[in-house]
Amino acid sequence: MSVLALAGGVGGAKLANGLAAILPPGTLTIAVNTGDDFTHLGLTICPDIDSVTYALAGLNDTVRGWGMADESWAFMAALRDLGGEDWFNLGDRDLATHVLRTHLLRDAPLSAVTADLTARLGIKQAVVPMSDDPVASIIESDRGDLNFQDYFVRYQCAPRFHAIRFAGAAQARPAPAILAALDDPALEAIILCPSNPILSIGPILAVPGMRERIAARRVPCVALSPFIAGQAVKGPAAKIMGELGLPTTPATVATHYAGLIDGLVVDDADLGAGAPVGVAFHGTNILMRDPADQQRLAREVMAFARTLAQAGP
Ligand code: FO1
Repeated sequence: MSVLALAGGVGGAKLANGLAAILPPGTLTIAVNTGDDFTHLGLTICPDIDSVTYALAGLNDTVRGWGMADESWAFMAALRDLGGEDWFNLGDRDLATHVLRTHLLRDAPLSAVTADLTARLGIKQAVVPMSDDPVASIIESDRGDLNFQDYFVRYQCAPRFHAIRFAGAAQARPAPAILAALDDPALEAIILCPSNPILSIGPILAVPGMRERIAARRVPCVALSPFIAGQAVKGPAAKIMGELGLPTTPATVATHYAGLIDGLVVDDADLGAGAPVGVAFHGTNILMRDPADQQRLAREVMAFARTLAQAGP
């Protein structure tokens, strides 16, 4: 059997790592958000692909949440001394990924380069960019239209969020490996990881055909809420929901994914905020502090999906 997971950055990478640990090698495809990607100092930076890749390779910095563990910062110090742009931090080890990826992209599309880089790190799962075509998340805010990393890192998510749009999405096609995963007769479940539904899963679903292909599936589609006790575990999800006038409840997440999901996994702490309407739900502890938590949650998510499959359409 095989599984397709949709993932953004940190939260998505954690569940993807749990799924990778409990599913047989070669059976998990992870479709990753590339709306955050940008060219910086001439380098192609793909933050969410790297968060998933580093987590699966056991190279991720679990405290900072992004980049590599045991990092050093000599490049940034030298860049600063030269008066270069220093608002986006590239660690010395992480830099090797961006340099090699940029070099390889001269001759191959992003999905092939990502398959190459993940294989070099010994990863047995398919880490696949949502598309080989460029799609850029643009945040419409009270400070005007902002490129994603300007909003997220340069301005630390301080601007008031009005809306998000995806430049280039209309011309983009899902990466071939994602279409193959959706068409796989052995596909057992589709999992929307606990990434930000608007910033991280939103761009993946904006690739033409992606939402329709997932909605037309014959297997359960299960999402995980990114909230615990009404707060985002990490990142600006709760702030953005507040700015949109939406409560940070399971019902909001279920409504956001309406028509797409059969089930929602929520934290026990949020069950008091009301059950999501129109979807089956499963309450548990969704905090993932370490690999043991990631694997426990991944097992529960798969068991929930199998229950939904048995229940039928
Ligand atoms: N996030 C930050 O908050 N500050 C940074 O300087 C930063 C640098 C960075 C470099 C490489 C990389 O792969 C990710 C990096 N991130 C940084 C994280 C990234 O901006 C976000 O986590 C994602 O785009 C949102 O999922």
